[in-house]
Amino acid sequence: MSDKTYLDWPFFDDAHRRLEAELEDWAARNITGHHGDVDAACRDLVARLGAAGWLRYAVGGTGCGGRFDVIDTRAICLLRETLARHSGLADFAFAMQGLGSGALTLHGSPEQKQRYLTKVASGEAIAAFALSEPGSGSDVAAMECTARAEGGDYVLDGEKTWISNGGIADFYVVFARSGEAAGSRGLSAFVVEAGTPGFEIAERIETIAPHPLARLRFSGCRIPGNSRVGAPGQGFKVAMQTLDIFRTSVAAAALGFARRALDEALSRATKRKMFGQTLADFQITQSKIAQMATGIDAAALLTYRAAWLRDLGRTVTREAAMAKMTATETAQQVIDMAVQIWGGLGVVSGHPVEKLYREIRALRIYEGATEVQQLIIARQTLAAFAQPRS
Ligand code: COS
Repeated sequence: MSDKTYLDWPFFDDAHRRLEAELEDWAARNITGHHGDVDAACRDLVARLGAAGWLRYAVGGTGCGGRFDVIDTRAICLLRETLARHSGLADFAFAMQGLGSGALTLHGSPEQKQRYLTKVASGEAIAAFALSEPGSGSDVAAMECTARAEGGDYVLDGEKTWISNGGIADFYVVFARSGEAAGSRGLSAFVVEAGTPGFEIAERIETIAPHPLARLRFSGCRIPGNSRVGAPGQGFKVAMQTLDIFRTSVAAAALGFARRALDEALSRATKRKMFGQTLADFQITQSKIAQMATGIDAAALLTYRAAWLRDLGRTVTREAAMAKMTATETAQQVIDMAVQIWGGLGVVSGHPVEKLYREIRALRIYEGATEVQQLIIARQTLAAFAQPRS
């Protein structure tokens, strides 16, 4: 049984505690391991999460399917943490609905929200967020994909890569250089539907923890002028504001993986006999357990601080970066210790800790690698120091 004492922390209210309990019950009954086709498994999970109402938390706006008018960051963190504890793919399916439609929640026109968000919330449409390119991952402002205004339309040319849900998404929020200015001030966001002529899946990408992932190609892809999301030239900020919400939730997913790893480690350590006692009787194992439990609580405090502050309406770029960096790096260490406690069994394909070991790795890279989070934290810390004090 996972530690749930964190739910007593003052970051949460009773509605959050009820949400966690209901989801835990639903997940235990509805999330089973998947085998084989990852695309089919993902579509199935989106449909189930939608039918059960959980995806309503991933979008904002009660008039277009959202659970609340403004996304409740603590709720999406609790959802991701709980889903990740049960299944990495279930967490992925939930998270990508939110990340893929986040720009629409924040900056979509009323028509765009009706057209896309309602279906994202019900699980009838799958969303994707297309920011990275082969030549620009961390350095977003260096992107080369272009969007040229032409006769009231936009014409997209270029490539995007590492796009989660690539190949199964019904629409993609694509960031491209629209040319209002150089660098970060010359980008805009667009929604591009699957099947639009000039848009193709150039390559499917397989990773150590399989999920739908692709490289996209746009060649003279014409989309209507009303496909732009937000103001022209504001694409960089649209992307960063979206990431401010979902980076905190990546931290929560990492927490879910780490809690599962600790549970698995405790179960093994208390049962496995060695030299006449259990593994848990050895102080050397207790040292690991102490590090795991403390690391998880420290990461949870940073994660739910960021979520709580955002729900108070604060800008949380720094707090979200601290949470994502700490939770993902900590989870990697916790999971590694769990594998060590399981010994040989821990590296057998399909064992829960072996799966966690593969699942956690990408979280230290996507939605801003640990090094990008360090850059963000350091910049903000230095800027705060440079400000005159009263
Ligand atoms: N919210 C709103 N505006 C933001 C913002 C945020 N969180 N972060 C930056 N901005 C604004 C800045 O205020 C600045 O505005 P002005 O042009 O008006 O001055 C502008 O955006 C550019 O910001 P900055 O100078 O910090 O941009 P950089 O090019 O130095 O990039 C990093 C900053 C590295 C932090 C950014 O590119 C980044 O987050 N990279 C990682 C991207 C990522 O997560 N990739 C994975 C894709 S999803 S799997």
